[in-house]
Amino acid sequence: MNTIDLRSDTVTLPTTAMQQAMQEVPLGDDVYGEDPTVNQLQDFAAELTGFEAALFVPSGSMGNQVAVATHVGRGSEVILPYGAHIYEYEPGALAVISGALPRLIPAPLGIPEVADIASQIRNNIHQAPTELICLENTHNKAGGTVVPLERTREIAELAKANNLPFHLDGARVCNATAALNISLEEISKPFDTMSLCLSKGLAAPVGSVILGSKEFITKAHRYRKMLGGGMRQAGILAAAGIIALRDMRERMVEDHERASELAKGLAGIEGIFINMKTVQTNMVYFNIDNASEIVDAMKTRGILCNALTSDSIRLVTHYHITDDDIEKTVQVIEDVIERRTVARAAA
Ligand code: TLP
Repeated sequence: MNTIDLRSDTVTLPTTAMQQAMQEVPLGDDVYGEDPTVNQLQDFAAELTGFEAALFVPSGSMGNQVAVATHVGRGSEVILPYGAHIYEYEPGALAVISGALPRLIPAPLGIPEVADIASQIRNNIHQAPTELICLENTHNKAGGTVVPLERTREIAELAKANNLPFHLDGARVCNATAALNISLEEISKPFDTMSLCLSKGLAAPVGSVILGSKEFITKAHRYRKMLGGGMRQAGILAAAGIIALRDMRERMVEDHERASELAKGLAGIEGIFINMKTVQTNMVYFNIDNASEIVDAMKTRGILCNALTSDSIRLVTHYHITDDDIEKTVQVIEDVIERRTVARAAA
């Protein structure tokens, strides 16, 4: 049985071109800044996004947390959209590494209101001072939703007016650029810093980059080393990252189309609720009662996915998912729900 793995776009395997490049690239000790392939990846990422400099790190979480630690001091507050990965899924790192507090802002579809952020900026002797504003694009927990460029620019203006840095968790920023049909440079412009994952929809096996000014990236080096992210001959990984950034961005619209087809198929099934407004990129979140029962039943039929809560399931399309996989997934989910309904009626 061929497994259809819809748990995340992190499950992708490196392409043949990546595996070949990994065997051939020149290597050196990156902690000394001497790995030519890491340097090439960093230069390429900086050039594509319009930032001055980049830093290769092992994961998206480290990218975010090194960036936050570089920006803020202990006892500060970090403004984040509700559901932000930096707070929800990076096991307390904000508190442990930076000693910072999260200030969560309502963000329907991942999009916070500027006024809501403005009202939460603190700068007085009695409270933890705000030292950073973050955004996530695409916003994972809201459904892989896209934050419009205009809103991003407005938040950037607010940040600037308050002398605050503005960071993007851009783990899936390439999905956002594909959905908005804009360049990486355009989407990056409003931000002071950004993290970008190479190992999600772009299919590299490992790694992320942090982007920012030369001064910021020099400072960030120290936190990467502190957290154990100095990787020596890391060019073997960066080689795949270069191909990810160069060749894998354009095809992301295919993942988005397949997610849209999947959502349309599921929306017609009784017992499932999908807010179609959330289906904008490569994720499909839907509600169903006793979600883990459905996930277990799907697993026995060769389809893997994650229950995020007791009544919600996330499906993520990626490089290895085909049109046939989408069709089969809809059929299996329909069948699994139908069987459950029959079994419940008989009980
Ligand atoms: N997200 C993973 C899980 O941790 C939930 C996934 O399967 O979606 N920012 C965002 C927006 C992310 O979605 C993720 C990973 C990260 C950062 C962290 O990246 P890694 O896993 O490389 O540390």
